[in-house]
Amino acid sequence: MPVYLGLDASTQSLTATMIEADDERRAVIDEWSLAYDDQSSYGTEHGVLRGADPAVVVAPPLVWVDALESVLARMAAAWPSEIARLAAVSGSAQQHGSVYLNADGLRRMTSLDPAERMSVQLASGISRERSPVWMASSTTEECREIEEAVGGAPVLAQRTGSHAFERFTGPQIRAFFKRDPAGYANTARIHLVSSFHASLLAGGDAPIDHGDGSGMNLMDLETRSWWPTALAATAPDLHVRLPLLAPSWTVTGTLAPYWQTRYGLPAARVIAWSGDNPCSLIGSGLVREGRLAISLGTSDTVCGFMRCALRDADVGYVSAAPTGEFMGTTVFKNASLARERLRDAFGLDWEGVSAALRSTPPGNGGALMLPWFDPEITPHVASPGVRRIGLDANDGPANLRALVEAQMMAMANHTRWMAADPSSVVATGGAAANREVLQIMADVFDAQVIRSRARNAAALGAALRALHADRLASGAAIEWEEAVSGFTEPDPSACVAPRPEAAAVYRDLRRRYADAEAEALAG
Ligand code: XUL
Repeated sequence: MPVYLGLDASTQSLTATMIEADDERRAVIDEWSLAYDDQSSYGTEHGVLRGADPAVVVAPPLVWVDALESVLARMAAAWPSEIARLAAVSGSAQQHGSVYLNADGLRRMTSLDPAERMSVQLASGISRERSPVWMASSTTEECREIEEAVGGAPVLAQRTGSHAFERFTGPQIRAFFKRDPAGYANTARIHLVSSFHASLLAGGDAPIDHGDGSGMNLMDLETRSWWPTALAATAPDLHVRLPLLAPSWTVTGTLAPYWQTRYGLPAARVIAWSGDNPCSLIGSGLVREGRLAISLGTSDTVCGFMRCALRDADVGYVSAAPTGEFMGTTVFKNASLARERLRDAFGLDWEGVSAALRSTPPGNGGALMLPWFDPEITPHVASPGVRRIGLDANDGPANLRALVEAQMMAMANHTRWMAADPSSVVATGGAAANREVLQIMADVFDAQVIRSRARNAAALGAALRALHADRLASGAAIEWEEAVSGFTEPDPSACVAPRPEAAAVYRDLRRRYADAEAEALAG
């Protein structure tokens, strides 16, 4: 039976999900994760490097190269007979982050020597030592410059799916060109984190898929090609530095001789990688219009499948979905790191957090928190700072409830533009394991919450994309519903229903929260 591998290169770790699937049987074989911080020589904390300026968040790209090698070596050693049946591999990556290669790096990537570790061979091929990642927000000036040059923010949103966002790749490329023109001149190729990983697997120069390409402010969403006006507004001669764009189901090659010789991996198909949110959509089974998917991770994200591309003038963005249609995404930066920060500040473990949530009432007696520990994406907050309204900063349980309620209310308030039916929500990500968090989600959204069966919906989504693309390339195409079936059906024992009295409390509190947000932003 064929085996498929999905890899998720997220902010903090690389996860591998291996599945087997044919017409009769579908099963997850193994799921395994490696935290980037465990490769201590890179000095990352939570997968990133930060300085004094909270707006600058970067990662050394070689940490991802080493993690990929370690995870594949481990999978090959642990599952030799399954790996021998590997038909296709695909991946999911943190969105918007970019990797810059000089001409030598581009050449080396296509001729990797199996005798030497990959990161050693690529070290001198990187032209921007630190890759900006999605948490970076230092490019407000570049956003305005790009919007102005293309004829305004609404024009950019109409063509690319979103107005300029600080974390998007176009503004990050423009900042590099302005601040380090020699480094930019020395750059032969700019990959996304996703297409960089696919290139390493195939030993080639993989395309950027339409899903992750939508998060750059550079791709025309309708024609799915680079939009020359946006390229010109971003940096000179950008078109020669970008890889091709391609549908998410594109076969970009087979596993490179490097992997075959060094680890005995087969010549499995390498399918284009995509962003983590597009992959989570598939891993949550959202292959048709309907539910919302909420991922509670390093970022909290709300995604909805769309048949036509609805635009949002404010906080959300629309992109190509891996199925070829569209999806909406709204992202919140003060997510798991904010939850961990408060948990640690009050000296609790996760059980303690659950107890705190159980011991406090829905609505928290009216106490509110605006949880902007870091600059926030939704709503746009450049200068961080936590605001408490009627909330004692020393009251641990009340602060934990205020944080989770704020996160859920912000999600509910800022995602109405997707016009998805929020009567049921699929929840994924680490914090989705917490029943009390899911209860608050159900009450705030007044919706049935279904916990995803996948431990990592993005990695599972990547494996399912590999399955779907492999069948297509083999001349035995399957519908998306069939591709995800047996993996993404809700687990009835993990459904949380809204409680009418609590939902009524939040109907009112959501309005107060929106007012508090507006007031803080105006101030
Ligand atoms: C999406 C976004 C984040 C990252 C996290 O726009 O910025 O969700 O993809 O990995």
